[in-house]
Amino acid sequence: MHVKSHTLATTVALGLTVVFLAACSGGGANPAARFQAHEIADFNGYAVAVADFNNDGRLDVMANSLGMSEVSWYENPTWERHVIVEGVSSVVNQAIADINGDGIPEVAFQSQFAMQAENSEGLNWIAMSQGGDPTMPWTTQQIDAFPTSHHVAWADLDGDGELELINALLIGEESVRPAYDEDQASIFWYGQGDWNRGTVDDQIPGIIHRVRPVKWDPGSRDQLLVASFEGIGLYRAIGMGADMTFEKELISSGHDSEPAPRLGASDVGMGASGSGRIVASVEPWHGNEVVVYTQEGDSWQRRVLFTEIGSGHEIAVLDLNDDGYADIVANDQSRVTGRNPDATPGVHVFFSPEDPATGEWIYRRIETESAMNGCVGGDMNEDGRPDLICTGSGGKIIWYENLGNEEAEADM
Ligand SMILES: [Ca+2]
Ligand SMILES: [Ca+2]
Ligand SMILES: [Ca+2]
Ligand SMILES: [Ca+2]
Repeated sequence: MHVKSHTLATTVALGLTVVFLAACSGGGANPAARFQAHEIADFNGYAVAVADFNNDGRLDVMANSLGMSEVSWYENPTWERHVIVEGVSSVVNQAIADINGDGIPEVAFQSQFAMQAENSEGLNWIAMSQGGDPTMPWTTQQIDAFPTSHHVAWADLDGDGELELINALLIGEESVRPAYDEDQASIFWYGQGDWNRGTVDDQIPGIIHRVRPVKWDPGSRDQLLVASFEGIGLYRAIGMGADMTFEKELISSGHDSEPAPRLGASDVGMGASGSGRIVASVEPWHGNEVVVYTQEGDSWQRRVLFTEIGSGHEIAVLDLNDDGYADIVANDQSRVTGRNPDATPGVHVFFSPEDPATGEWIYRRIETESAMNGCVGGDMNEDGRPDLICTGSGGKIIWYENLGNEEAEADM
């Protein structure tokens, strides 16, 4: 009897061990990553980006502020600030790419922004370094002026190896506060050299908030994901150069249960997840929901992961804990004040389970003090782990160093 019992117990224990190994080696999701905050600068930022400005292999940081009359970048690792353009106002966004191949990136940026078309000249600029020294003032060329130019991105829409510039307006001329839904807004594109204005879409209702280049389809072309009152739109270019036309596929209408301006999506991102992909968003415009979309046949299933963002703005989608499942970062620009004592400023991070559609996401709030407007990923210390860089109205630019994953839970 004793021997038999012992054998049975051993068999059960071995069985559990086998199950445990199978779960871990079969592509299971990892625990949450840990982060350590490092302050880069005291800066009341709006949008942040990373790029290697001085071609030393380290990613540097650029942030803009609507309240500053300068465009500048911060050099990694000393975070010395270099002003490259002065005498501009209300800079709302920038996009960085080395378009002439000299190893120093060019910067497309947008100034003279306002929430009212009549007050917003909407100037679009290209800034280029001089003599390959990115610490000296840059030359600027104005390429367009269009009211409420608000978001800018580089993308190779026709797949010819040369990037086009994308400019998304915030609103159409007739749209006004508080609903901003009276008119339609446009997305433009410009080819390098003549910078002639082409149109991706001129019939997007209400507010366009973000346009994100993605590799959605195989091949050399980039596609665009657009977050607007309409929800999440996917744009594909057909044809080449000035002859390009665009097809739109609406992935989702997003948050569509309330009147404007609580409509659609504020930002959108895409990431690889196992053998498939996820689309993630913060909804509605400046909203409170973190949403993940997973494909089921021809349609995209909407799953609301979180509804407690005090004031959302942007989303970042990347694999932070090295398990092949894209994770989601949502900033929170709400600020604790006498009138808003329960605000939740900072950064909310959601780590994906093996099945993003049905599994349990791990939630961590990695910043609880400083209100943030947006975050981007980038390996700032070249240790192979993607870090996060965020800025916002909390008055800081912060690098959140990825320290690796938390220990697996004891019962794993
Ligand atoms: Ca650098
Ligand atoms: Ca191109
Ligand atoms: Ca992950
Ligand atoms: Ca790192």
